[in-house]
Amino acid sequence: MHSILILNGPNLNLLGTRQPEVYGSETLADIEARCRDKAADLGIELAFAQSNHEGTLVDLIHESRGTHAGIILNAGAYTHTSVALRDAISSVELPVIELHLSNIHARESFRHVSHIAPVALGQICGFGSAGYLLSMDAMLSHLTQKPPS
Ligand code: DHK
Repeated sequence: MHSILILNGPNLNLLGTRQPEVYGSETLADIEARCRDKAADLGIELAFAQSNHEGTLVDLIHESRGTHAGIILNAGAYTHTSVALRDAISSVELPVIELHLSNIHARESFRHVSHIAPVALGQICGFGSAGYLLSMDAMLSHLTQKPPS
C-alpha cells in the first residue's frame, strides 16, 4: 500500500478564518478529513502534517525517505523564499507535488516565484481545497503509472 505525506506550511493552520475570500472557508481539519476519506477510497495510507517552522518542514521531508512514496506540499509562503525546502526535496529524491489553494500566478508578483517548482513533479494551484484531492489523484497516478479513474 502506498503511503503519501500531505505537508502544510506556515499560516495554513489558520484556514477557515484566514482571508476566506482567497483561501476558502474550510479549516485545515476539514480538508484533512476529506483527504482521509479519499485515501480510504484510493486504498492508500495518508500522513497529514502542518508546521509554521521551516526547519520542522525540512525535518519532515527528510523523515519521508523510506516512509512515504511521495509528498504533496503546500509550503505556503516558504514556496517563495526557501532554498532549504528546495534542497530538502532534491536530497530525498521523492516525487513532490507543489500545491496551493490560490492561483499564485494571478496574485502579487512575489508569489509568481517558486523555489519548489523546479524540483517538483508538477504544480496544482487555484482550485481551492479541491486541489488537495486532485493532488492525491495525480500522485497515485504517478506512482502506479495509471491514469486516475
Ligand atoms: C498559501 C500561502 O500561505 C501563501 O503564502 C502562498 C498558498 C499561497 C496557497 O494558495 O495555498 O503564496
